[in-house]
Amino acid sequence: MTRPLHSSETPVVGVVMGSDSDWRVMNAASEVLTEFGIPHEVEVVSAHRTPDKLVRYGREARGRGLRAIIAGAGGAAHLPGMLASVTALPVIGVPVQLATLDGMDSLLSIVQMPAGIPVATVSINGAKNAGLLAARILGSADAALADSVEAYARDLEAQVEEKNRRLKD
Ligand code: RP5
Repeated sequence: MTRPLHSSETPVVGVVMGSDSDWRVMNAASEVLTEFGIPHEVEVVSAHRTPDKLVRYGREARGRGLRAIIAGAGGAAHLPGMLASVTALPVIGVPVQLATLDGMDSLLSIVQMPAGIPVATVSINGAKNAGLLAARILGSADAALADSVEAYARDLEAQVEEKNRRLKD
């Protein structure tokens, strides 16, 4: 069952993951989207265990009003790439680190897409940046959101300078 996180508004970002065990990582994407006030939904969609659902989710995503998909998976992480093959929406892939291989298997499974079907891959466990990238994508057509993204960057800058000042005290 798809879970809208801002009940009154239609989700514009889908946060999907291959297993509920990925939530410990993917939660960070959802938190960022919430911080920016971006209505989103969370769903477990497995490329291998629920392939029909994957195709349905990808094919229906645009029609349901989604404008970007963040997809996280670990190991043989085919979810982001397969979603990108059945939707024209931008797909942001999050390689989830599992206990073996340090997440390199997840990273390489997601990043090495064939020409023609792009996935914007963030770092291993980089769900926070995936949320921020989705905010930037949506911000390209939403000035208020783009202003919020700029304010976020300015805040980061201020934090670094504050730490720098404290270092010198
Ligand atoms: C992948 O297999 C999932 O994305 C998850 O990272 C991994 C392990 O899944 P579980 O066995 O914990 O359900 O498809």
